Amino acid sequence: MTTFEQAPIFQCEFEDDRTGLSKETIKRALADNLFYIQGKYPGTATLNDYYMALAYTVRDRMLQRWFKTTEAYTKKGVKVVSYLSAEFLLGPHLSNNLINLGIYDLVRQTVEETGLDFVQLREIEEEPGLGNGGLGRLAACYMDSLSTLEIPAIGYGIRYEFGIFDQEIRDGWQVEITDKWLHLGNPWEIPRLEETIEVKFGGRTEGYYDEKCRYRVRWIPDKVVKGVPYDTPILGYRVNTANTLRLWKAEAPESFEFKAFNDGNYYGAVNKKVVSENITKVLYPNDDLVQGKELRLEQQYFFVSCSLQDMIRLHLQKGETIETFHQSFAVQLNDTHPSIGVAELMRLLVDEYQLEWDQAWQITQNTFGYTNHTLLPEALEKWPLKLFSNLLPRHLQIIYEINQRFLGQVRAKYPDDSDRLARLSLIDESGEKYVRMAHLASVGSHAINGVAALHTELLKQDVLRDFYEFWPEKFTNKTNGVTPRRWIVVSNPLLANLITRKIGTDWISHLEDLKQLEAFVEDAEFRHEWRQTKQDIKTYLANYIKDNHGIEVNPASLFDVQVKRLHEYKRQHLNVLHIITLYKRLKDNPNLEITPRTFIFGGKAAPGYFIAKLIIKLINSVGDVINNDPDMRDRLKVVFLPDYNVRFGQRVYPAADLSEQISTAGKEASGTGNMKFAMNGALTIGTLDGANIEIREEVGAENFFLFGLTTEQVYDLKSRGYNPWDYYNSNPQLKEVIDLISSGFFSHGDTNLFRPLVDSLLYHDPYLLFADYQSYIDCQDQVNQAYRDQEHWTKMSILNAARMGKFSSDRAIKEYCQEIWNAVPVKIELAEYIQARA
Ligand code: CRA
Ligand code: PLP
Repeated sequence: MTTFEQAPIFQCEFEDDRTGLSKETIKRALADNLFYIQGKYPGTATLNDYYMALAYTVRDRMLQRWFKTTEAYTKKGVKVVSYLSAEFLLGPHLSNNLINLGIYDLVRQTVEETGLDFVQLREIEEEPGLGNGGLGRLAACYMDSLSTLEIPAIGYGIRYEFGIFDQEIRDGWQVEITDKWLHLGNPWEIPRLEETIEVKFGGRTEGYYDEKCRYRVRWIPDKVVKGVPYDTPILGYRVNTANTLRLWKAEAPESFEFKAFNDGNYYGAVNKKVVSENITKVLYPNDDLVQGKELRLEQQYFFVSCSLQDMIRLHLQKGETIETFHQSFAVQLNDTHPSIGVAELMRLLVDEYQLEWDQAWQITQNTFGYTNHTLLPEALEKWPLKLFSNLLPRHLQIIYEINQRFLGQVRAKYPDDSDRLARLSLIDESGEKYVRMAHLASVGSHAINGVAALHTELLKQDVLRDFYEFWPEKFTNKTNGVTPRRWIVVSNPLLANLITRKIGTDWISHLEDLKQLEAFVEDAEFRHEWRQTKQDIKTYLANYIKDNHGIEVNPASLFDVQVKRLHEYKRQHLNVLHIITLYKRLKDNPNLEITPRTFIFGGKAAPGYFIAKLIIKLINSVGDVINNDPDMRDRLKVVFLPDYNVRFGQRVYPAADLSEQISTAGKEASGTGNMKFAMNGALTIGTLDGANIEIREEVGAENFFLFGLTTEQVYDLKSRGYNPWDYYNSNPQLKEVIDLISSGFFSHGDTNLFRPLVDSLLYHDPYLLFADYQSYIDCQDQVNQAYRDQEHWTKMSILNAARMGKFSSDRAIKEYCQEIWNAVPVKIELAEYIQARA
């Protein structure tokens, strides 16, 4: 008799409906999943049922890889990277998984042979919007690269029930709609109910003596919440590695408080459950801004505690002892959101595993690395002491102890420097007292990095200067990168095919190979194909805009695109000032020869960020006037496309001619959108900010439109006392544009509507739009000139794409592995019959 374990499926010895790759097997699998998983037959199945059946069919084909990967990591000596992030902005799974499995065309054809519309199914997938923007999307790109490079890794985060809100535009204003991404089910995740973990909150601590008469502390919480892990496989490109993304959902330990229930208080009984489950209900929709809400700290502690307890469990299951934890896991803190992990690991090691402080501290510092993603003061997390101690009383004690020891070291190096002590302290005591999370992360990590060369330099000079002076060896730069799988192969198949026809497919996992395209820059035939490809993609987007938003745009015009979160520092309103300048020129001189342009905007504003919402209204109002003015004759169009998300990005990056990266120098830590545009052959107009600087270095100054003040000039101007009125009064063009907005010209005569925005510019202009205005306009004039020479423009476009090798997330991850994590690839072996087909 065969035992259960010997069943063929576990031996992986035969091709079945769940692994097979013949068209017949795939068709059978689709029908099977529709019937047995969705419980539908074709007579009753909805489009979503078919999508689910297809998704299960694809997921099934990933499971052997996932299982083998997970199994391989249980071996002693394998070091696993643990990426702790409050956000993972994954985007749709289906196409990406098909590409990484290498079966996109096969499955597409097979689906179509069954009479279903593949594209329709692909497009109805709900994307998991579990992030705000750059930081969350970076985490998703890094997960892709970790798997592609065969690095053992787990991503840990939060399974928000409601992700980033969906955006609608009504009467030009942003309206937020709840993102119910789970409402029809999520076929890509598997809940692991038996691996649930308990997390404590609140209460008090008490001291006691252990059996060796050592003083110890125990935490008596007043609330316990269960963390249930939901796992999603993240498959690498054409490799067998499928790492896990483990997202935690909060649940109450018991559904009912039985006493209250028995007393007849039914609603009171379920209340506790509801309150606990609130922790993972909703993503805070702020990018580059903190909201010091208690629930946010609960979210952070909840997912970090679940994750660290999970890692310790996995480590001990290998047969290791707690003392070697840092050899099993390299934990990266994606900004300060998970930085409470430093105190939590100390608590686990000292209180629960009874290690001595010094040993626990060594393990902790060896375990963590900290990535800073922002210099903006409003984004630096700090928690009021009171709130912190109510929620995490034991952690506050531990933080005090860390601080005392750390400040002791500082005092030894810098005696009599009390200012320095106050600046470095983990506790801000300048007014109301706060815990400074960036300080906790910096002290508790062995490595600290910024996300672009300039950003890392500014960290060293400014925000973390005292830490840099104290521990210069901890600091390195890791310029961001993006995955070419999703951002070229999935999103831009036309360009991917053209490149592959010229240089083969190696570039997909070795992006530096795109350099070979430089050899074809002088080839007129290739340039023609390149131009035609861009044209086809633009036409595709133009049709999409017409069909979905009813606006006609001219695909032969220059597509000038700014898509990113709405923020004053990103200066979407500077772009608007340029648009109004062009509009004025055409009104004053209707026969002026200009390069026709379509301005495309997209991006969400944080719901409480009034000025950002007003900028959206301004873009739409200016668009209304321009798009309906017959004098414009298709020469200018302005469209604000609602609901910028990953799917939207995939559609729009490939279609851009010009990428707007126009933040005030020193404000954008890196940017990653800038990389996606350039990879897809757009030219950049940008300031010397974030990764723009490195992009310009790579593509060549002659292939980049540079304008604006440098960071140094910005600091200098501000320190001399910046006065926006000087620019307004001395630049008639700028004055005209501002006056036109103030006059109510774009607001049906309402002179109040845009006043807060105009006043903010005239009286403060914190992001120096006026100072950069003329330089921006002049640079845009150069863009117009350059676009008229299509042959030359095409050469620049090819060179931009060809020189983007550095900005692959594979490069970034290799640097993290070598310089921070000390992690190496582990090859995953599959059963022979699967391997042979792969
Ligand atoms: N808002 C930066 O502002 C950067 C990403 C990823 C940001 C971007 O310039 O590209 O991170 N910062 O590194 C951030 O989220 C908390 O700080 C971002 O996405
Ligand atoms: N949001 C989405 C959906 C993205 O794809 C990106 C690109 O990386 C971003 C936000 C960040 O854009 P940026 O770097 O331009 O701020």
